[in-house]
Amino acid sequence: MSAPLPIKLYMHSGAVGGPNPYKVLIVLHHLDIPFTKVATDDSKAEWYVKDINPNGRIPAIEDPNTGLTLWESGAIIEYLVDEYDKGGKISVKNGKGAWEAKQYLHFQMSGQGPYFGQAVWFYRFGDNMPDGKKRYLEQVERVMMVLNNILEGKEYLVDDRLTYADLAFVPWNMVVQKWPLLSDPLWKPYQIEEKYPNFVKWQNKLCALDAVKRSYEP
Ligand SMILES: N[C@@H](CCC(=O)N[C@@H](CS)C(=O)NCC(=O)O)C(=O)O
Repeated sequence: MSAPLPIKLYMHSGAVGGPNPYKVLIVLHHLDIPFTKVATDDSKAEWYVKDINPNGRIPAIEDPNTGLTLWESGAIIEYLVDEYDKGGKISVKNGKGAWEAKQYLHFQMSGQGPYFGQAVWFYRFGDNMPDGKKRYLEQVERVMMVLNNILEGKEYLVDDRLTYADLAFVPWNMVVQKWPLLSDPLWKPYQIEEKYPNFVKWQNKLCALDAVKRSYEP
């Protein structure tokens, strides 16, 4: 079988940018899928909205091997593992684990990404909206608590091995780890590292993966 043609990944070109494209980048690296980045610093550009993503956001992919154009990072991850992870390196093909991996990906897409995103927005722009700022910081902590509880006594979310479900959480976790968010006075009583050791250990272990490191190389 000939090697697949490189997938086009539409994402920002700078070293620093929003976390959602990194979710896809990590999976591409981990599965050794050939790809090229298409610098998309203006996701509202007419060509992009018209031909690639009518929602005007990144990431999106175009796969010349199948002719598919796809946006929404969760859908892209599902597609990539379905098409390029036939051996199940980071996916579960059957049974309970297959559904659990989907469950966690949905949780990431609806429960982690949007809350963490709002927390960052209120942190940056919400000084005159303390209730909003507090609300989303609390939600970030709540999600960390849920993950910490799920990870009690286990190393990974599904079937005690690394899956795409774990990888999907990494970039947004990195945002809150790296940003000064965690040193905000609002966080002090929360003591994330002390209260949620399973979560912190899991995230640190995922950050040490080669695919994650390569995804964040400048
Ligand atoms: N649910 C979408 C969210 C995509 C998203 O919000 N991407 C950000 C970058 S992380 C973006 O394009 N921001 C530009 C904007 O909001 O205009 C996904 O997971 O792909």
